[in-house]
Amino acid sequence: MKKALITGVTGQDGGYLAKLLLDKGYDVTGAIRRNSQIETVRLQKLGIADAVRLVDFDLSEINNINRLIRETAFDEVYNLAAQSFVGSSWDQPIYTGDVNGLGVVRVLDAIRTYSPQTRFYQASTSEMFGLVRAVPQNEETPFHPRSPYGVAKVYGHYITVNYRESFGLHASSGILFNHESPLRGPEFVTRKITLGLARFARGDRAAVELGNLDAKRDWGFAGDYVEGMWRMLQQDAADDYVLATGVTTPIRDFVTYAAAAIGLELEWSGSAETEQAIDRKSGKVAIRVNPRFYRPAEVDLLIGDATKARTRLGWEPRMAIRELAELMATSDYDDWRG
Ligand code: NAP
Ligand code: F7E
Repeated sequence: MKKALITGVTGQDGGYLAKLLLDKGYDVTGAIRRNSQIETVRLQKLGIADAVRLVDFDLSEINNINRLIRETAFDEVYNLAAQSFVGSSWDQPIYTGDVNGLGVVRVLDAIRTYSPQTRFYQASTSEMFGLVRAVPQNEETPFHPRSPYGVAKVYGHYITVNYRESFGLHASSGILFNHESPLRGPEFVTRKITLGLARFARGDRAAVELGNLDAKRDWGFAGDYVEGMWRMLQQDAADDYVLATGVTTPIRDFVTYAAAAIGLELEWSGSAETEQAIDRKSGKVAIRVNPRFYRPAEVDLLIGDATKARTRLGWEPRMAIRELAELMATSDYDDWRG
């Protein structure tokens, strides 16, 4: 039985990955940071809360990382833990740099020292492309991060490459484009939209306030992407791979798809800060722009080229954007409790 460690197991990807590995017969350890209350809501929703061995862990604390890696000879370590919300990274740039950047080398160096045969996956991101230098973006596209989050992740990516090249570790970096699900955190735009529209459609009728509606993202389903992470660690040689759908969609269109899935027909008007969408049936404003949600620097367009993952890993994203928006919107509509 293979032993795997997942950092960030309480997060969206951590939950889906834990489920995938358990289904494959792995012994799964999930690293969670101490909170006043143990939060395993996602693991419970996936029906695996009792199947994962939970251990206390924080990426900013070297001692617990060393102890954990030394005590258990993990076959695979998936480093998914991070301060993952781009918007907060301008408010917490030092913390974000410490956890998302230096946290990666803490784990890598523990592996190098105590368990060099362990295979390592780093959760890198399309945010590293930022102000994109080429369209679409692949493993060769230069980085130009636009947020403290993206900057820290560039460090995490290159230190993974460096430990592979310096010490021969089986360390891979997955450059993943946005991936979403009904388990997505409520602060990210897709889930904010589906939660807000569900509340609106259920009769609350309060407008959902959003920032930049023109930004475009390459959105896939998180369940598909964790399969790609696992495939990377099954290769003979470690490498870096982009995972993406190759389709980009403006935020505005995601809103329209999600609204339609729960019976709302929206009429858009205005532009920039005065843009809004009115629900045709009730005549109420369902979406409005609030500049409070604009970012100090924006990533306007992301579209990935996952040819390498397709050809070498046999990986394919299975869910298209409309289906994803429908899945998330109907899930929030059905779960609505008022
Ligand atoms: P998420 O839902 O926000 O989960 C983040 C996880 O990290 C949570 O379990 C969180 O614990 C944990 N964490 C945060 N700070 C920590 C610390 N100091 N020590 C230990 N654990 C800590 O994020 P996700 O969407 O699943 O993303 C997983 C990873 O992929 C992240 O590294 C993210 O940056 C990266 N990524 C995500 C996407 C995407 O579209 N989802 C795309 C590219 C890359 P708590 O539950 O206690 O908060
Ligand atoms: O923003 C715009 C916002 O916060 C997407 C993380 O998983 O994916 C995620 O980062 C876009 C941005 O995700 C609102 O300005 C408009 O252009 O959902 P998001 P993100 O920043 O792309 C990458 C790949 C990661 O690695 C990250 O960990 O939507 N936007 N209005 C808004 N965004 C938010 N959050 N809220 C709004 O009201």
